[in-house]
Amino acid sequence: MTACYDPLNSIAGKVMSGKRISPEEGIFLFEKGELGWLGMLADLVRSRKNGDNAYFIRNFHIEPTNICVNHCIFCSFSHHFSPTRWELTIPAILDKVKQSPKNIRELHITGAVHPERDIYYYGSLLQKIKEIRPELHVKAYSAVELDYMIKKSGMTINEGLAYLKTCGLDSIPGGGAEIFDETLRTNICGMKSSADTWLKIHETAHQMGIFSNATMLYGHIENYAHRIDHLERLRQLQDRTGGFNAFIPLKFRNTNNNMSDIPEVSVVEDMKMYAIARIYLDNFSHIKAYWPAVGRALSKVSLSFGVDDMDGTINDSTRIYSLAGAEDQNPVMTVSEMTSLILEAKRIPVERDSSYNAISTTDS
Ligand code: V47
Repeated sequence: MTACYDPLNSIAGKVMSGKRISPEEGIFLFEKGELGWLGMLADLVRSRKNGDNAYFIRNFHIEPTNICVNHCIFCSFSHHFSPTRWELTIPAILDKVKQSPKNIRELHITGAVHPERDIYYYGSLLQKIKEIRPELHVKAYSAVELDYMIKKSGMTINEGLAYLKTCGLDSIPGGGAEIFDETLRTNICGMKSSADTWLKIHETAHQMGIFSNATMLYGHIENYAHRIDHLERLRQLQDRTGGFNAFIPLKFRNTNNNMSDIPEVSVVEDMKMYAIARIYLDNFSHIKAYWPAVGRALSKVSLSFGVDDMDGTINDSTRIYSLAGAEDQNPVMTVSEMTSLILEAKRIPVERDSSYNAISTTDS
């Protein structure tokens, strides 16, 4: 009797022996992979890379403004969908830094693309933050914000990033990637930097020793082939540079934006997304669940579907997702809440720094 060829078995064999799967196989997993089976495979990859560690960091966000030159129809944060236009002054931003607890390790700065602010404004902001808290790791400005401020200054990407690095830029967050497919990108965020520009900025940063994260906005008008195309472009860039720390799938939330007619995808779809990202991105060390976007319960479950990083304590400092309909309207988690959540998922909580070095946790 001859054995019947089963493509899912063949993909599982590849993953178990540490071989890379192809784009066609990635799409096939989305179409035919059963959730429990995908979770099992993703868990294998996760544990190979990170053991049973589940990481978190003490961090907070600063969102400098909601005034934006772009009109992304999925966004609930910008002034286009808000009753008010606001911008924090530099002293107000610096007060937030001064007031942040001393044991906070990372500051994430991202927001709208303000038409009047240039690279010198944001460079001097970094310098002032570092004068107050030299040890704070500053992960700042998505590639879309960087593209605008660098072009406005007439610098090349290289010159712009080099300047910001001297001002105190430590790493770059993964925002603005949305979906790389050019047709979809034009439809949902046509005014934003192109996919090629997003990738070029991250590649240049990596070459300069500035590491970064990558995101993908999923669960809107894209199909499985678009998701795999996005992951494939990231995987190729990571092969060239190794500069990405983590991949963060961002579930589209449909409140208060111009895509509110699109229903949000199911939890099954979310877990498939995490699992297939973990399987496909064989050269990424970490897959992050951003709990302010998807809620605590779902992020806890994601630890069994390939995720090894829970982002951070946040300290009630982001509104991007609460405005878009996320469960936590004031996202803040204490270290002890974070630790309990991770322990409930049968993982080992590990406090980390921005480079994923373990920190011994002494207080909650
Ligand atoms: O680029 C905006 C997304 C991103 C919605 O690097 C939305 O560690 C869902 O990139 N539904 C910004 N998503 C946030 C971001 C991020 C978050 C956490 C950690 C890191 C990191 C980066 O938020 C945007 C966009 O993709 N977004 N609106 C929405 N309605």
